[in-house]
Amino acid sequence: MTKPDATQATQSVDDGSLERTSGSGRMEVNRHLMFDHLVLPEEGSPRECFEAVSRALRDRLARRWMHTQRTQDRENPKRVYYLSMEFLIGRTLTNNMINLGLDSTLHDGHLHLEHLAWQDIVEAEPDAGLGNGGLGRLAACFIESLATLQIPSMGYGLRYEYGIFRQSIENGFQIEQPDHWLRNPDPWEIARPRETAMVSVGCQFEWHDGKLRAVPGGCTHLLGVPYDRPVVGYGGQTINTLRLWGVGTPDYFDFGEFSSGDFVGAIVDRVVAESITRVLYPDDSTRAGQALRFVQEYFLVTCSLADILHRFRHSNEDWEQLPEKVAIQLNDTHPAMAVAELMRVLVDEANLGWKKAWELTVGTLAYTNHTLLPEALEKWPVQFFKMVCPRLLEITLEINRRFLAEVETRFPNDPVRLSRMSLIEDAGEQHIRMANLAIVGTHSTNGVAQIHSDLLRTRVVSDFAEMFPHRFNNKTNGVTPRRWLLSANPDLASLITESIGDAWIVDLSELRRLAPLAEDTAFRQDFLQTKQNAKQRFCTWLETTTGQQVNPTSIFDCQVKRIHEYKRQLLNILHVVVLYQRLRENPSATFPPRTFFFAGKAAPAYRLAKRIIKLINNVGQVINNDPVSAGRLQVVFLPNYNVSLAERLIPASDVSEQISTAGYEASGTSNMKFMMNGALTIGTRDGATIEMAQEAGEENFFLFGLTAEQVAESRPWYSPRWHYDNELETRAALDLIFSGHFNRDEPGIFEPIRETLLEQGDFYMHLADLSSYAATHQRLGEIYTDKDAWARAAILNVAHSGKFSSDRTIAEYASEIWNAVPCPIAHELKEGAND
Ligand code: 4GP
Repeated sequence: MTKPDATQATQSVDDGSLERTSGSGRMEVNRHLMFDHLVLPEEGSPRECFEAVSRALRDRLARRWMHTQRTQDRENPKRVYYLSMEFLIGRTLTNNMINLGLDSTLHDGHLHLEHLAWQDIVEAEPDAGLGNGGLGRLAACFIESLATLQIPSMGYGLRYEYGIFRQSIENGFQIEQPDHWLRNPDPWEIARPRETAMVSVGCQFEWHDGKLRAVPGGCTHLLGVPYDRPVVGYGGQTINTLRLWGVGTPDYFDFGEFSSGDFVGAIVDRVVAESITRVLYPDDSTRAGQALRFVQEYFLVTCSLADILHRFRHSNEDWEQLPEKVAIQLNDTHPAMAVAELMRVLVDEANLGWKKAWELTVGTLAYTNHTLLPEALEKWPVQFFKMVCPRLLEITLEINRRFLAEVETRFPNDPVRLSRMSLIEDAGEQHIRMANLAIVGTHSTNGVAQIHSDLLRTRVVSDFAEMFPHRFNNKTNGVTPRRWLLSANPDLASLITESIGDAWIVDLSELRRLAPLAEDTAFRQDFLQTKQNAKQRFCTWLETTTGQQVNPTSIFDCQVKRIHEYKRQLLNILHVVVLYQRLRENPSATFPPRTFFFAGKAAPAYRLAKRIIKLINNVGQVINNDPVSAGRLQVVFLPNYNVSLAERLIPASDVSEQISTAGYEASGTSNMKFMMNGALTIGTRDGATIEMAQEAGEENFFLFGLTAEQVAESRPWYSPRWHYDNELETRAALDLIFSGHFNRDEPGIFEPIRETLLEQGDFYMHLADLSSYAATHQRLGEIYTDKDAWARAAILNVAHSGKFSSDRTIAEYASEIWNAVPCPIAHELKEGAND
């Protein structure tokens, strides 16, 4: 795979449209302030200036964006489509500047507006929080890497008007508030009404003259309006597109009702229909309030497939070529209806026979699984299909009939296997098992870290792995080093570039060349200094925005991710209480001061997770103010975790907490960001943490706890009570919590947590791992006091983080699943030229 040259980004580009004379950038910004906002440049508010700067930048990249599209249209290469209900984009401005090589323009002051600090302009951009967590952020990293690797590709998602809720903390409790991120016009999106897609909801079909046709009257039509965002590859050569669908209703919407005089009824229906893309479903494991989510998935799939197939037909005569020209990756099962929808188009509209249509469908689609939690495997009521897309139900039933016949031939007389593998679950209300549909209807099923892929194959869907062994594969996740190192941690990025050159930006394996420098005293000092600077910067930001003070010389110990029992924030806070208890018993005990940072959102309906947030806050309230621990232990819950907060905190972190119950975290991706930024990991042997430790050497890691195998084996006899009865520190910590020490005025509020841990079997085995976690933390604290040893280990972690670039992951998808290659874009345009 050819990689763009890292120096491309900083060279003056040949079409002259990016780096113009220093004055012209300012003029463009001023023009936008004047004509879009009717304000004088020196009067622009941060928000207006953010819009003006972004629009000026978008103007500059527009020509390259169009040129990318035209080149791809002309070359007709194989294209990759990434279908995802979530894209957790974060902010765009800085990232686009860096990827376009214009950050120097920025630093030289070409875009500066004297009356405002650049940072104020950057922070006027809201985070585009169109995702819940890892799966959505991965999608954002992937499309950036696809563009950097110059692979012709598009992301498809939904344009939610409200992203993931905004979290605030009141009296220790999570409060959810709507995140109306599109309240102001978003300068990065371009509506493309000319490419609107039509979606039919509830259509019944009948055979007429040998063809299927919609039964008149029974259907509603919705419009999918595309909103395109540029996805700038590093070096600014390829600018791909993220296309987000917004819903609209046709003008003739419910015209019948309208003409019969029910004006208000017609408008109400229209409003309901137009709510489909209003809000991101705020849950990543259990799906209540499901009908809306189902329609959202259907809407994404039908709009995106119509668009993809239209583009395909524009350049290709023959349907046979579909798998040679199109690869569609399903990001989890959320878009798995694509299997049935593609079959519908090929059978009903293209009039291909079932067999041919099936071969093309399977050859075109591929599926990624992101979770081992059984409750997160989607199942949709058959009734939903009947109401929304009855034809897709017919097709799914036919897929199932043929598939089960195959299973029966392979494994005769095994009705139990048949019922396990069926796409239909029959217990009680009938459901469609979306993971089964996704595996059967695609040519590739991958997990996102080696252990996850192995567990998928051997435990979760082992019947399918037996049936289709060649379909199963692993693609260990990665993250983009442009956002997560180059942009987020400029000091460390500069130190690295000064030491080994800048090739690492597009080939992260280059970081290996830092390994020998772990033995270099001067480098170690510089390295520690960058960390200290980042910590100081974080402290200043925290204090100015929240008034909270933390000690910048304490260990910054961070656990940032969705709040979930399996991720075990509870284990972390139990350990904090263990440390506190030690201090209470022995106030002269010595250990380096620690600040425990927590950040993350709990699904609004997930009561226990919300109670864990409350516990963390209450423990913090007491410990931070108790003279015995103040200044030595501090707990900080940072509200409203989002991409921008991660970009601030991760560079400043010393310790990364990756402490899920082994066998439950599919991969993790924040673990990789911490590693790249020189934090040391304390973690279980779970997800990609295992591979990270393999790369860096276990001696540079703090691994502890049960393995996935031990978790599974001990499940039948595991007794949390045993740990309570036999481990003094465990018992003392739990007794302290449940004595009400942290909730004097709120009696009984932590009872649900006590029940979970001690009465209901502690499913995620917190108590099993607590003592080895505490012992490992002890060791970590000792090593931290030896600055040389710590710096050496941290440098070796950075040096061995190269594998965890999303460029590597995408290169593997491209060669092993998609069979897609780069389509280089030559920018030989001169200003004013059209093509
Ligand atoms: C997450 C997994 O929990 C995480 O381990 C993984 O790193 C990430 O996907 C990306 O693959 N899953 C979700 C989800 O976010 O909604 O299922």
